[in-house]
Amino acid sequence: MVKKQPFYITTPIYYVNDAPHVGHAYTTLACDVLARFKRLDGFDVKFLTGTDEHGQKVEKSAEKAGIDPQNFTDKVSKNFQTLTHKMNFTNDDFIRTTEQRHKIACQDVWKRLLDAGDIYLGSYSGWYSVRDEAFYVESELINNYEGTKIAPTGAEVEWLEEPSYFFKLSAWQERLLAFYKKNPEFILPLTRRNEVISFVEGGLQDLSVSRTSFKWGVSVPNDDNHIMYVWLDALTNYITAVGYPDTEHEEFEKFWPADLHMVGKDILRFHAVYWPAFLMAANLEPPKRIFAHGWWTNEGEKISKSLGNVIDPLELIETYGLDQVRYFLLREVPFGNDGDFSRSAMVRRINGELANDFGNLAQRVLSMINKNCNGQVPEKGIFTKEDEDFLDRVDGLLSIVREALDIQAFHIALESIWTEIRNSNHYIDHQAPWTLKKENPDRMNTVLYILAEVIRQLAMVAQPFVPEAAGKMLDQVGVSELNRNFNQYGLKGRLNVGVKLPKPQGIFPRYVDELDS
Ligand code: ME8
Repeated sequence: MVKKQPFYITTPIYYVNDAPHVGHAYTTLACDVLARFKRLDGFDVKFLTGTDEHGQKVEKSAEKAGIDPQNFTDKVSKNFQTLTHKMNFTNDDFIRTTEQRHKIACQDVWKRLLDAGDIYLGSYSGWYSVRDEAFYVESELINNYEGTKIAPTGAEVEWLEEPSYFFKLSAWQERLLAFYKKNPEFILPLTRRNEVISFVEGGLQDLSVSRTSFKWGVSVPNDDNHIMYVWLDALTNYITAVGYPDTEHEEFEKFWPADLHMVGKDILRFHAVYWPAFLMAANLEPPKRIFAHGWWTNEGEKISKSLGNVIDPLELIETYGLDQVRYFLLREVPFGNDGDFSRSAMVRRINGELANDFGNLAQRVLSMINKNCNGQVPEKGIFTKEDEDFLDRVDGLLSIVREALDIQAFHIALESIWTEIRNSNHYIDHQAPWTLKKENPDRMNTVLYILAEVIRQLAMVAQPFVPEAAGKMLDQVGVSELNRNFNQYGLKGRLNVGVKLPKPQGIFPRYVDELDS
């Protein structure tokens, strides 16, 4: 048997300071679609997500809730785990940074950095933002409307003065630049890559990697007064989950370096600058790619708790349906760009693209087969040039989708699928099988056969995006669960004539606002 190629994909681990919102669901959804696609495409996939549970921000949230940090994190982490189930995410592991396996990994990374001479003891005096869990130099700060200094992200900053260990980040500038040059697709999209390169070219300062003024974190080996900086702790999760510090662990050997860390643009610097520097200093390989996607706003406004406009993904699923939400989030905005969430846009896409374009196509074809072809995949006659061209185009879809997903262009993948769906609707209108019924039933059978086959192919490539609906569609064209991988796809896998089909059922209902009905 041929050994499957590994594919390791990760989401950020989310802070457990608050309930998950649509932004968190978005990043994990993108990873889920890729993980599903790669599995169908014959890869051995590891898909990791989890929660980031240490640091001052989480400690303060626990304090505010009046619960000790461990119980607090247990509780909030559960909400993220619930979300993964409700969104039908197929992560293979869910890591929590308070787990023992992770503490051991962090301390081992620390020892490697220390042994390499990249960590030294000093003291930090400067600005810190608890919300961002980030250090800022004076020149990065801006004044808010009250004249108070704030971080460029808008977060409050405070002045810190405390003993601290430092990582010699300044010594890594040239090596990082050489690494970016050698790996032109390490950071995507390319505009983000350029931003990172200019930042690094501007010079790097040594990075404070321990804190002494609070306790909620992983202790620094041999110096209990210090806990590790939450970002050094958090980034390490990506190797903990594949068995580190055991670098001979089967999973570490198979999956490290990771193929893709998916992140939002807010945390690109941590992933594209600090993380490869830590890894190279620890004599470990950096990941192959960091993709930084854009930021969602809500009906034009920044999403924030204080504005009270946080979008709860569970409410969205309740209201619009799971596959509908999954589809909308990846369809609405070119992946990588910022996007605006709007309910009217959601309804437009649900009704126009899912219900009308895709749902009706399946419904029309399958009910005709049910009524006129004995409920079986119909006999096919000779194909015309138009039939051949139509099938050829659809046969080419998988490779277009594959290429798009290889550069995380979800919107291009979906656009290509929907182009073929629209094209199929033109084909059915043009062929008018309802007219052929009387005039030329053999030709009607051929046309319906071709359409059923095209529906099979469309549902196959749509599986990663709308798994439940695509699964139902495949049931309705009689494709067994064993035949849903892509190696079964294409010419070899044409539908078998005569297969009995179940009674068709609507797959993508229209959304009707209760207020309108
Ligand atoms: O940063 N639009 O966790 P976090 C799009 N623990 N994506 C959004 C979003 C929005 N409005 N809001 C959040 C952390 N996200 C660290 C990560 S990784 C080693 C440690 C998504 O809970 C996006 O992926 O603040 C962003 O990068 C992430 O949530 C931040 O999650």
